[in-house]
Amino acid sequence: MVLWLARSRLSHQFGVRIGAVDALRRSLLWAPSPSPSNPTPTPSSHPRRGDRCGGRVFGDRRPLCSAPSVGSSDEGEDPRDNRVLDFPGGKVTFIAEMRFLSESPVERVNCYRVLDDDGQTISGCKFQEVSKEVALKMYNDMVTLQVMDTIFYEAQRQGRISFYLTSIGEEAINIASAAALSLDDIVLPQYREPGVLLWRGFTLQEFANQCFGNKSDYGKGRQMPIHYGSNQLNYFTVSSPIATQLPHAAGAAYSLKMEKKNACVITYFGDGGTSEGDFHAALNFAAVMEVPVIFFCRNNGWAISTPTTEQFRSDGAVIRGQAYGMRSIRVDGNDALAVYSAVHAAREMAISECRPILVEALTYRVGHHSTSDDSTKYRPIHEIEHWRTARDPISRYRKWIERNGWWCDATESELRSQVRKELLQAIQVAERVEKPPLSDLFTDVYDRVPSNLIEQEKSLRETVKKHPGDYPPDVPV
Ligand SMILES: Cc1ncc(C[n+]2csc(CCOP(=O)(O)OP(=O)(O)O)c2C)c(N)n1
Ligand SMILES: [Mg+2]
Repeated sequence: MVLWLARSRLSHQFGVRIGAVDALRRSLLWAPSPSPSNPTPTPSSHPRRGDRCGGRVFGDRRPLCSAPSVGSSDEGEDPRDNRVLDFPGGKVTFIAEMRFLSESPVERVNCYRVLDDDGQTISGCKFQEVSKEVALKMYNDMVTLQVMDTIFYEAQRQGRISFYLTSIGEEAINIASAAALSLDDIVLPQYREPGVLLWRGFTLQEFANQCFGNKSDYGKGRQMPIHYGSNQLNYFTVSSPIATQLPHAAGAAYSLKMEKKNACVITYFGDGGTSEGDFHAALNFAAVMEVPVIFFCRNNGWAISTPTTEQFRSDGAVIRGQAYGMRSIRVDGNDALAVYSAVHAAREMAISECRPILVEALTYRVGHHSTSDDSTKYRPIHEIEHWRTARDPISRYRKWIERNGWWCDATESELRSQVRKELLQAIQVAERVEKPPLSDLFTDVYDRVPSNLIEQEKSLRETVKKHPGDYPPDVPV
């Protein structure tokens, strides 16, 4: 009796919903049926099922209540077959068993790697070949990034710059992913990816100018250190609010698709970023709109003091790509060849098939979150040491190039001392360059400066005049 009641109530609700859907359909808003006054619609400029973008077929957009013959008749099935629901996205099989999806798969998603801990290529493993020239530039840039981090970190400790944030432990992610891209690809970074800029040719002097906020900084000293950006190198300026770059990346990729460009967008973010609403909005938008974007998640175990065990219950980020209908891969983020190969393949697919791809790189943030943090307060030192030594991506990769006969101790020390020298020189120059004038604080946002900003500038100038000692003497007023 109870069952019968439940069933009749359900079918009543279902009937009401189907009725509403049908009414919608009939109101010609949705899947109009041909009639003399409403002839079959002619092909329009809108993407339709079967249309292609870079070789990819647009999704099935049949209405929810398609006539029983649609779809099923294609394969000669009985349209009255009530074991299968022909539903947008494909056929769904009915079962009599009440079965909940498990909260986690039996096995965690595997992790692709090419080099073992000893820098040997794993036998039978498939990877993208790199020329000696590219392989050496990758090593060169990983070392440069490491030296740059060490020296800027010290400069902050000496009080010469206000803030810094290192990429230590994530050098392979930075450099190898950049190496797999083309300069036309657009980068939307989080903040722990300066190596991508370095790879593209941003000079040590340009890094120093930004950190010192001098007149040559492209942001005119209006941002904290490490907020790099370069129009010329297709690298959007770092924006600190977590994950805001992700919807922008989906939008930028949509523009590439509309302009039929032979390029993709790559956007980087951390494990912490996956808890932001923007992450979910961006992935869903990119999947539905079928745009060429690579979502690169640096899963480094920590979001400041929040460990990933408190960040998500899912199997990391990779599984979320699949949840949004996106091809995804998990890769060893401390293996430069694996990162290079995965991003190379992701780029090919993103562009030729016009689709988003998610890459989750497993790694570890070896440094403190930033110069405002002391990570020994919330994580064990032996954990940090383990990743800094046994899992260091640079020494693993170095073993591989040494084995190829491309590297030796002498070239190593020459490189390190050369980079150190260049950096110290760049810092000295950056320190001496004049700061941007105070007037620059009020420009570049509006075409014509609005009255409230004009008032604020006047008030600031009066305050500086009254209290000159409280303002930096090296900022031209
Ligand atoms: C919207 C927002 N919330 C909080 C912060 C403060 N915050 C800065 S970095 C960070 C952690 C981000 O962690 P993750 O995304 O894993 O990147 P990681 O620093 O590990 O590279 C937080 C919470 C912020 N910048 N923006
Ligand atoms: Mg993190």
